[in-house]
Amino acid sequence: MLDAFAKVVSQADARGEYLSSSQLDALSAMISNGNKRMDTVNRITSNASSIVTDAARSLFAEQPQLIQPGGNAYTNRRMAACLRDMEIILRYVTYAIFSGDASVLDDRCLNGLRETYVALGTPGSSVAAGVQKMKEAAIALANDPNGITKGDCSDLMSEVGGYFDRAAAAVS
Ligand code: PEB
Repeated sequence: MLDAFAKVVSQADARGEYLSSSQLDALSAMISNGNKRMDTVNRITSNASSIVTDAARSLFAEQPQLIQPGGNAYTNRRMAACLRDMEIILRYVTYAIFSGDASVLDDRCLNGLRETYVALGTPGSSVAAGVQKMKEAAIALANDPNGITKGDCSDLMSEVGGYFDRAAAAVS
């Protein structure tokens, strides 16, 4: 598991090179924008349960077959597993945002997830649709200028969106 710092160090080490000045510039920009990153994680983390339940409601409204008899989220047990899965994915996305690197998300959540869903008969494309809904909600929350120091968060928001897209692509 890497963070943005460990990643450039391990890449430089593999080549036996010093860190390049562009790598150092990128990392120092990451530090100077660190509060934005932590505020983003804080806003998503503190609203995780509503992000998950709103996304699930909207997914089931669009794909009602999931909650009809025989559907993949029919019965309380499957519904609970579905909400839990969405919460797990959101949690790993917050770890990736915090560390500025997708490896924790890849290695501990997404690796083998598609195969798990295939084996379970759970439609990965529906999970991906749920993840996209969480992405929209998370970005709307994190990018809300009200009640917080104002600044340009566009780069960070596209990074955040990238982690959700990565999760959706891994299962669809
Ligand atoms: C992945 N999900 C399920 C299982 C596993 C995961 C390993 C099988 C074991 C169990 O039921 O608990 N676990 C989960 C995950 C990690 C992990 C992400 C990462 C570290 O360890 N059903 C739907 C929706 C979707 C869904 C499309 C969006 O209709 C999910 C939610 N996941 C779902 C369901 C099950 C499941 C299991 C319904 C239960 C399947 C079943 O038993 O029929």
